[in-house]
Amino acid sequence: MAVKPKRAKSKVSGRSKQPAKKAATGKSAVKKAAVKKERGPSSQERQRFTLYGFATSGPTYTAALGLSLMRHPFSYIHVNLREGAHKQADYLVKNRYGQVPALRDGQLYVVQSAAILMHLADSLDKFTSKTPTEKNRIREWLFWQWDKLSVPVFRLRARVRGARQFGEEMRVLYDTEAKAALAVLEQELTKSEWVVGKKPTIADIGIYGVLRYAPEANIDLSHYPHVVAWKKHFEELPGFATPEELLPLESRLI
Ligand SMILES: N[C@@H](CCC(=O)N[C@@H](CS)C(=O)NCC(=O)O)C(=O)O
Repeated sequence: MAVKPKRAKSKVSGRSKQPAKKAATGKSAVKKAAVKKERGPSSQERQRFTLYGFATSGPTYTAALGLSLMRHPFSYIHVNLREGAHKQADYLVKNRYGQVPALRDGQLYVVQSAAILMHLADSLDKFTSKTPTEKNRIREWLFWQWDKLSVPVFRLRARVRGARQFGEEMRVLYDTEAKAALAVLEQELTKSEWVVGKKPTIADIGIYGVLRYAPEANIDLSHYPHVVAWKKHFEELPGFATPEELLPLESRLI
């Protein structure tokens, strides 16, 4: 697994005796936050997230990539799609749609990979923006990604893998749709380094989680030089890892 947090040296501290305001703004709080950032999640926090997924699932990779880039370790539960485990009652209580991924955060289950990214960004305050305008823009790209990019790319990939059968006419249609979406992204990336603003956000993670699979869908990205440069830059982010590195073929508990 890509994220290897150092073992927390001290116990998780209890509720502070300082008045809340002082604790939040005092120098010691700033120092504590810096130390925490350095050490990574505490031992209690390490066990916070469990991801339910399937190794070759793009949306599972997106969720795992979000956790890895946010430097948060997670337990992983393999849901055997081939044996229909995702349609069994014990899984449907986790994901009512009968799909992977699902993310458990304490008592809460979050489903839909874009919603999982939003949950992680909000609760860990990473790969997000402070400004309402940029936050809206991030959401817009995540919805766009599922509407315009994911469907053609994942359908074409499924056809290549033999998981879906459709004829040449549909293949051309999806191919045209994927190219149209890539042209939109290419245009945006001529204006800025990252999809939204000056820093990478969950909009980049969501889009990368699809474009990772472009070669498997026989989509040639070399016609989109800004997308290629953005993808390379994204892969250099600390915590980046491939699907093979992040998603084992079996469950893995931490
Ligand atoms: N929009 C969903 C898509 C999830 C999805 O399509 N998962 C696939 C695996 S890649 C799945 O569970 N397929 C089984 C099914 O739909 O019955 C998300 O982002 O989580």
